[in-house]
Amino acid sequence: MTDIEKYLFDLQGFLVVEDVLSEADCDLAIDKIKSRMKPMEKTPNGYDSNGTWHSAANLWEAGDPFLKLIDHPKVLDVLSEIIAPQLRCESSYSFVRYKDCPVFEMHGGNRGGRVNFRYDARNGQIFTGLTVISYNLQDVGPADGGFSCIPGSHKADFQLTPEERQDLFAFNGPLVQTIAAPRGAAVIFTETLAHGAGSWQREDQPRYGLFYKYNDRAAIYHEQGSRRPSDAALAMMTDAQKCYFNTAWQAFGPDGRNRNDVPEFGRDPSAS
Ligand SMILES: O=C(O)CCC(=O)C(=O)O
Repeated sequence: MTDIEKYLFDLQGFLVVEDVLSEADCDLAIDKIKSRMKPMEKTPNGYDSNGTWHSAANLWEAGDPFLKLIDHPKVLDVLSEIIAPQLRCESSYSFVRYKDCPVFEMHGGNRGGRVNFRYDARNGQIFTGLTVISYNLQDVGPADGGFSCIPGSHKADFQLTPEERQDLFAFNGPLVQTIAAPRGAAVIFTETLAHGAGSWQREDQPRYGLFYKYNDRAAIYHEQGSRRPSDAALAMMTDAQKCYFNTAWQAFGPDGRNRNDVPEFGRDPSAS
């Protein structure tokens, strides 16, 4: 991570890293998402989706490019600096949203949220918890809708009431910005940042959102039973990739291990 990237991440709570996925990777990801996605009845905020929201979960089951994104060097470079040297991958999923879909309401925006929703920077080191990579599989322009946030809100020390947030956190309000980024880019943001997604506005194609969530190897946010890769998916991974799905612990691990660097799931039983 360069000094400029650290400066920008600390200032904004997100960073755009371009050229992570190639054109071919984006095409392949979209094809695989299309074949796996299912319509959602309700959006995450409980709005009727009316056919405008679809989702696909556990994408590493579909092989590449989803597998190689687990430990892509360009994003690991950032994640290992802002979260911890050792990481867990909590989930990989897609939301596909069509023109005029209901918004994904803004959430986050206060750094007092303990282990998963923390943010601090001291002595040149960033400390945050649950972090999201939103991959752009298409070019996204400023008027398209999609990923939106309040830059800098990851440092907010004060809590607002839901009523106070209503106007300040509105998508057409004074603070929320839509983040434009080219196809193949990774938009990396701390969950502590106030963020959400505006209604998608393009007629010609839906937004194929692709999300990966990471945490410190010793922390956990989502229930993992339904999110851990299947044996078939684990069998396609390198040992280093399998370790991203280990249970959360820091020391005194299984088999007397003190480092969380041996796969706990999908391990070849004959390996020592
Ligand atoms: O759809 C988006 O771009 C926002 C995703 C989001 O809010 C989240 O992952 O928490």
